[in-house]
Formats: sequence, structure tokens, C-alpha cells
Amino acid sequence: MEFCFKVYDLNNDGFITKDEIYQLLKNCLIKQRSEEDSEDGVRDLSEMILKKLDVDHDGKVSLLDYVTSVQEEPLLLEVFDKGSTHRVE
Ligand SMILES: [Ca+2]
Ligand SMILES: [Ca+2]
Repeated sequence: MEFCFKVYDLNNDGFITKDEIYQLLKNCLIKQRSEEDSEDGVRDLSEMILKKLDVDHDGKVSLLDYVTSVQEEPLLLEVFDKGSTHRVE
């Protein structure tokens, strides 16, 4: 679980920000989708994921936020693992 967190923490500052989620999703989704629907979709999705993961609502995801939220909602892990096209809800 910690490994997965580090993968998402692109600049290794100990927090996952929306930009980092966005970058990762974008890299994943662009392989699978056309350019047009990826931009907005990825932005929405990264915002949604950030909200789900940011348990203490400080705008970024700490390791504690991450661990807490994936325990409550294992589906999030699936999204992360697959970098996925399906929705969290
Ligand atoms: Ca970071
Ligand atoms: Ca947080």
C-alpha cells in the first residue's frame, strides 16, 4: 500500500496533490482514449479521487489520508492499480 502511495507522490514530498493524480491518470487514460474526451474527464476524475482520498480536507493526500481512505473504500485501490477507466461511484 505504501509502495502505491509513493508511485503517486511524483515529487516525493510526502503528499499526493491533485496535479499528481491528474498527471498519472492522464498518462494512463491517454493510452486508452482519444485526446478529446480525456482532458476534462481526467480533470474531473482527479478532483473526485482527491476528494475521496483527502480525509482531513487540507487539499492534499498524506499517507495517513491514503491508508484511511483505501481501507474504507477498497475500490479506490482498484482504480489506482488499473489507472482505470471506470468510475469510483
Ligand atoms: Ca507530491
Ligand atoms: Ca489531507
